[in-house]
Amino acid sequence: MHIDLDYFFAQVEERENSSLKDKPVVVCVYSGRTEHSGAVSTANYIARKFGVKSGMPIMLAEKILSGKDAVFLAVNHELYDKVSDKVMGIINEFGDKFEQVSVDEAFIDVTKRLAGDFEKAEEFVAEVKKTIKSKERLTCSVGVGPNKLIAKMASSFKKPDGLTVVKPPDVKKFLNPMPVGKLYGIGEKTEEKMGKLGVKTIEDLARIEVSKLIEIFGKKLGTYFHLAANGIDNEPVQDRESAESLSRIATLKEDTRNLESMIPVLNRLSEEVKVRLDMQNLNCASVGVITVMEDLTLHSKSRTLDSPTEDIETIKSILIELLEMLLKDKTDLNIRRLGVKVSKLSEKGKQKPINEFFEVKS
Ligand code: TTP
Ligand code: MG
Ligand code: MG
Repeated sequence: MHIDLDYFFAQVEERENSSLKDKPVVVCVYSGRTEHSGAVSTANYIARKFGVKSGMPIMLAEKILSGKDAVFLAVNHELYDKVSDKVMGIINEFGDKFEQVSVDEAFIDVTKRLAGDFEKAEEFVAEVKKTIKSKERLTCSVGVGPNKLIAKMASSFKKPDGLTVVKPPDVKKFLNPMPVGKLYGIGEKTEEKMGKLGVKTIEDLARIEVSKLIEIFGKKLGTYFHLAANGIDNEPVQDRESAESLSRIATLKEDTRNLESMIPVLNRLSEEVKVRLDMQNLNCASVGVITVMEDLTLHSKSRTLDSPTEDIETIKSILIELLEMLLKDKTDLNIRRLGVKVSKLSEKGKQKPINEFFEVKS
């Protein structure tokens, strides 16, 4: 089962402020260059009806929505992270296994709970949705399928507040007619390239020899496209929040370059990350510091360790060093947000790095 919250940042804003209801709401990342410069993070479905989309320049969204009583808000990540944690906690309770893949989406493995019976899915999903709605006052869209790939594609099939169940015998019927760009992992450029090869639908892709795909796209991607187009995916739901990295970010009380004042924040974030590593019995072989400067540019520095660690003191001292180096590199700007990220995660005892088929998009 894949669960994705509807118009997440904007829905949280609506929840916090009832006067936004029934108006177009656009959540923006303002770059600060001019009063109106920056990009749309997300928009509610009323704004989307007029053509507003994630990634669009704010000025264009303003033009499209002029005279429509639209509300433009700046992103409030701290709030969304808090709400996300609560929702993820609820979703976790419903799964045999739980894997968060981005701020607003997660997979749960419900095979055991439903005894492998797809007929039970609808009622079960209704219960999940009802719980998220009553506890967090948010709607989501859900996809259920025989594997992660199909569940993920099913959850975006019907939105908002959607439910799509794809039973194993219906996988091909579900995939075949879709434009190939809808296949998870295929972006605009790949879709274009496929179009030139005469591949328009997922069915077209499924019919191409895997050897030909490997020739064109390389072994890893070619194999993936072949399997995915045929609805095959054997990646287990990984019982951890993020298979690739864990991170925590906070907004500083005031923009600063003062290392001393940032050390307590760095320590707190390290401890939060450490709790999550422990919860999932993981250690990390890479530690990094992330900063968002006052001009909203993002900078980071990381270090790969000789051997994986879970030692909080080691992590803390590396982070302080990295932040010091970062401050030396970027001498002109104050830091606005400070983050900690650990990656190259492996299960304690099993020193194999965890690779994930799915890349986190948002
Ligand atoms: P999505 O789940 O992709 O989008 P959404 O929840 O806004 O809308 P939908 O109903 O289609 O699921 O992304 C989750 C959040 O991530 C989104 O609310 C804002 C943020 N985001 C960006 O900041 N920029 C982007 O380009 C995208 C796609 C998302
Ligand atoms: Mg979403
Ligand atoms: Mg999402």
